[in-house]
Amino acid sequence: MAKLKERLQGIIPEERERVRKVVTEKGEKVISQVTVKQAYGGMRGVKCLVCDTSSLDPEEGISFRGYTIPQLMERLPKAPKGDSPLPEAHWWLLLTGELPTEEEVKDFQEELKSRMIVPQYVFKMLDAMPEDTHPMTMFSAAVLSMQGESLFVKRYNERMKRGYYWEPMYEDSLNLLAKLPQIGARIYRMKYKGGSYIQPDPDLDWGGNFAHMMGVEKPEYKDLMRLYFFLHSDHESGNVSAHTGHLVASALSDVYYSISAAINGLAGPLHGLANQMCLKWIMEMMEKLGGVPTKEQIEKYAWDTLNSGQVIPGYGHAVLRKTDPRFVAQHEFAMRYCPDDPIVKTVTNVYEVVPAILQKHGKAKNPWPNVDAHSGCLQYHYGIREFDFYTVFFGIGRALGITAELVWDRALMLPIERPKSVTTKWIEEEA
Ligand code: CMX
Repeated sequence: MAKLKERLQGIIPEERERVRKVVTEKGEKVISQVTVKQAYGGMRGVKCLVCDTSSLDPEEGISFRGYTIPQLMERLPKAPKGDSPLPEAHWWLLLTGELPTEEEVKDFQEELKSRMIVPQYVFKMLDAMPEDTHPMTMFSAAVLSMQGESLFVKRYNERMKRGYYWEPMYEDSLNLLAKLPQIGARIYRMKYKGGSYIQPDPDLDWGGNFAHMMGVEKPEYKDLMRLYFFLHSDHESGNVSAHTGHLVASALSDVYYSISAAINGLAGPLHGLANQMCLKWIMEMMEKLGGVPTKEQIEKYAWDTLNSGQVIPGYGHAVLRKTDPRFVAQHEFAMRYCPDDPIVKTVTNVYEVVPAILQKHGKAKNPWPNVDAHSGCLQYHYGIREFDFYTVFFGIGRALGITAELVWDRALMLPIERPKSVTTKWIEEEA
């Protein structure tokens, strides 16, 4: 048996016992109260989900299984000659809470490679879609089209016992993750490169292979994609994509239904689509002003955006109250490889100007940049200039976090999610 699955088999009984004890001893403790404002206001701050893969501190940002981004940049295994953590090593950490050894990562990479072949019907279906279909629609449909491959469904229909649900969920997750780089790159080359596809290189890692199949051969682009997938993987479980994945799977829907639904949520402009919106905003400003704008020009442009009732994409967050460390990690990459790129310079200048404007504007609780404020300019620098595609990158990365959570949802045998709703009349009369 593969080492990761074997490791999980060892951990799951202990975790089940830990959670059983917590629920027995603390089951009646109150951890959150809900106000009327929260019920109408997107449930902001209501503590009603449990997520062990990552945790989001408003001031410190994300930590994955207790490790910060800089810690994992140091400690997770890397590709030969690479500086970014390997996303597949990160999936191991998300699942087990343990940093894998080089040897364990190699074993896991072999597992992924053995499952990477995408069924031809997926490509046929993508080919049949209208030419102007958004890449996120294609991505979601591609994932959903493979639903018939689900081992979970097969085993469920064979009356598998609940205690074993996690195993086919793990297998389905691995089968799906292994194929995502090829599906993503296929959509890109189909839509924007006239269907000239690049075959996967069996000697490359998961993220490096994706970079290769996209057709960008600069060696550091492989490292950029490893970094990108690592950074976008998980942001605890209340965000729209992760919560959607968890909710759909709670009905015992399989990983294909669940990840396809999560991708649909990620495709909204207030969530993952903000990365394409943000670069569009920057480029329109540069086009209008004829090059790298001055700080005064950025200030005016930002006020015009706000005064026309639009949000400044890439800024603000529902939980964070400081600069997103995922923004910082991408900025460090940019300062290392492309500090003189005019778009990178503009992104940096926007960072120096916009927070003060948002503070003055007085609406956004968090005036600082989030992950989406930086990712687009790096892709643009390396020649991926089709903004519409940017959220697919996010989706491939986010699938790492959601699938890790789903395996644990099944391992802990969590029930179907079903909060209670009330009517406005009830609130008027009873609250
Ligand atoms: N520009 C202008 N106004 C903003 C703003 C921004 N960047 N961020 C928040 N606001 C406004 C909100 O629209 C809201 O206005 P109303 O009261 O008129 O509705 C007000 O400030 C309060 O919002 P908030 O409590 O600070 O933020 P929310 O938790 O409601 O929303 C988010 C969070 C991310 C949706 C919001 O900050 C936003 O729209 N940002 C721009 C889009 C973006 O970058 N999204 C990506 C987030 C990361 C991700 O998920 O990928």
